[in-house]
Amino acid sequence: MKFSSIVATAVVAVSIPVVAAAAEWRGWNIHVEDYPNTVALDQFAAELAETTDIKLQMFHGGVLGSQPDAIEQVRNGGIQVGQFNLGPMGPIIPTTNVVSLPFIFNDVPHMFRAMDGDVGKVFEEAMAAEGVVPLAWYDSGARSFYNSERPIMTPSDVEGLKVRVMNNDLFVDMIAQLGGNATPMAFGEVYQSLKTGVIDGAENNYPSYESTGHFEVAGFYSISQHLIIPECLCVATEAWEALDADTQAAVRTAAQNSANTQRELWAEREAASRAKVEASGVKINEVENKVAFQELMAPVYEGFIAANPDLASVIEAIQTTE
Ligand code: GTR
Repeated sequence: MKFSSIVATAVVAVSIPVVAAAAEWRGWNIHVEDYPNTVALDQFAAELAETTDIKLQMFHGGVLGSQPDAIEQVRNGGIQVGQFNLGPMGPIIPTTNVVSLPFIFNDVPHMFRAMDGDVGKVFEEAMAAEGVVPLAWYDSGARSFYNSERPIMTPSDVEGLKVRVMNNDLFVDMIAQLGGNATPMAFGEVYQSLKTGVIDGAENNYPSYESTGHFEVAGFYSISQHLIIPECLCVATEAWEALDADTQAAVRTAAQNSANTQRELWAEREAASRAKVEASGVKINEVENKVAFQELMAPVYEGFIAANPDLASVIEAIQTTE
């Protein structure tokens, strides 16, 4: 026997495992334990454990870093699963900015019809090409303004307010059109910044306004619903491509089941969060005239289309989705 075949035999003998090694995945989530997304992600991990060899360990509460950091970690292999809002994804994957345009969706059902249909595929492809495969869309309701100073009735009520936004220039532009001063900031820093007066307000849906305690330090919530941004359950492209077709199908099924659970729990939580903040004394109002806010966003759209002419058709595809 030649030396090379002895070595080859020895290597084969020690390296073929009895069963295929299970993939060890780490998952990022920004929300607290009882949040709909958290419950739905734990369900996802449990289903993967049952139907695949993937061991997904979820890290909740943003302990693996801020959302912009986590998106990068998914792209460079440090994390395999991320539950992301598409808002902070825009600076990294420009196509996703379309869903961060103010008032792009009429309401949440319109958003899901678009994302679950053909338009959603445009985002899926753009994201997968940049290292993040979205497997299912989660509900994030509509975002409205809240602050510690006054109810916002008209756009002029935003004038001079220091408003925290997610990390994306589109949101800075949006606040500027209303005469406010936007501060991009990580989600985890908002509570303290509101409390110490570094910012006057922010904007979010009821569940996030409530679960973070922001309602305790910013007691005016004004229903403007200026942003309806989908969220995704995402897997790193590298981890995804390492799976065989059967496993990919099982992971997709688990992701869709997780999204179904999330959407159901979301509806309940929105109502519960609203009731809780109201009971604690938060003043909730509808803005007087939503169209006045919408009209002021025309320059945001014009600037965006001028900088991204190829995305005009995606905007139109959403606007013409029934
Ligand atoms: C929440 C969203 C988070 C995060 C947060 C924020 O509604 O679920 O992913 O984007 O808003 O404002 O940063």
